[in-house]
Amino acid sequence: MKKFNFGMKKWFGMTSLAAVLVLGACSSGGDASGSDASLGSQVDHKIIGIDPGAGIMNAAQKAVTDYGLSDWTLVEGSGAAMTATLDKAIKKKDPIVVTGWTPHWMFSKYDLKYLEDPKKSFGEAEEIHTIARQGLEQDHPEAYQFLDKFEWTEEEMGEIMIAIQGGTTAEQAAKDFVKAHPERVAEWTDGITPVSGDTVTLAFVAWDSEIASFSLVQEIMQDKLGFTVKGLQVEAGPMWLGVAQGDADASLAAWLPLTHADYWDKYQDKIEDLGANMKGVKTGLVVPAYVEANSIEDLVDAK
Ligand code: PBE
Repeated sequence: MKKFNFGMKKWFGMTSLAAVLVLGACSSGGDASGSDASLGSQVDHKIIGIDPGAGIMNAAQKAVTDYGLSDWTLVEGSGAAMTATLDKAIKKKDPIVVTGWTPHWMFSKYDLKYLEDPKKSFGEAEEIHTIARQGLEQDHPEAYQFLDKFEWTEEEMGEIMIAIQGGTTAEQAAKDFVKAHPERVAEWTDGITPVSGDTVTLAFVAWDSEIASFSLVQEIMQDKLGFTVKGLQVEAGPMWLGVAQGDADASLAAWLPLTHADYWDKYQDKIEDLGANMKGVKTGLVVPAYVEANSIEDLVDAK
């Protein structure tokens, strides 16, 4: 059982609700499991998705159109429900197609592969950006300086995600990271004068990658820079809206240019883009390595 402790009641409620939704949507009815059946019929023409506000859901829906997968359904759920469904399938060596992204611990835990995406439905060269509300620089210059500077790597995020997946609390995983990488923390905080208890609110979505970034930044800002950091755990739309309206001071969870393009188009004039906090990230359709398909094109049933 994973333990998250952000001092927020929402977590368990949200996760179990999402799990119920995905279970409800996953009625059986696969019409074939023989090895001659198409991959589509073996998985009941279902792509296991995540929360409907996630940008990867738009991209996956676009892939359904781009590749002519009209008989396929994109199943809504949550990140946690998706990994639970994936785990079950892998234990039985069943085929499965999920929406996946990197960085994610699932690539270290399981032998997985991205389906090639020659039509680029999932875009290219994606980055995770830090976005801030207008006025943050004036109101909390030290927070702004740090958030503007903070940039890390997939491997570093992986350390925290894997620790959490292994049962460490997010808070403890962040503390362990800070202890293990003093020189990185010094780079990020150098020259920034600590404050005494100013409160900033960071909005994030409960995707495993964003739980990791929120937890680390919260720990550093509190422990090294003297802030009180509140977490506003919401869905993707409210996260962008929250920063645009100033309910949240910033977020480290903006996936650009493609994944959150709709939110960017809507809110770009009301937020400040502080640039990438991680480069070379990726989203796509993911299958266990034992599934024969190599490209999204292979999901089309042979006629
Ligand atoms: N994700 C993880 C998010 C961004 C971070 C790929 C699930 C999304 O699709 O919006």
